[in-house]
Amino acid sequence: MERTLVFVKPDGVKRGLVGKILARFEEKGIKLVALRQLEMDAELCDKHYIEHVEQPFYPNLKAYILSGPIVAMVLEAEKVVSMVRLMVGATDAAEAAPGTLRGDFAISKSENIVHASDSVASANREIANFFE
Ligand code: 3AN
Repeated sequence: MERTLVFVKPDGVKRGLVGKILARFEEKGIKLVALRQLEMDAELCDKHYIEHVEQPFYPNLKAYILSGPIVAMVLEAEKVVSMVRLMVGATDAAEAAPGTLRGDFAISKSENIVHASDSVASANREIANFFE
């Protein structure tokens, strides 16, 4: 059985979308195995976004991710990594298909309400970052 790491980003938490986002995964039949609210610190943010720390957009991304609490969860199902990426939609929410979380709840490329692991290897690394 595969696992993936999803978190609702600060804009999603501030807008009160945690329940709706969680419901999408539950309604799909995906198992919720862990859930916690936390505020990321600079160290965890750099660790999580290790692939992006040198990118020009990273300072803005970091400020946004540190701007308030997030809600992190571990989801479990067969092929859950690719399934959840499909449900989340394209990185640029303006181009994300309707019916996806970003397509329905966001309009921005940077503030796109949810993170979801992009591979099984990333999922394992990211789950270890957020859940012991
Ligand atoms: P995804 O979240 O769809 O996996 P990544 O991992 O490429 O996308 O990017 C991580 C986060 O960095 C995105 N969710 C978004 O908030 C931000 N980001 C990525 N690319 C850009 C960009 N070109 N401009 C602004 N923000 C970006």
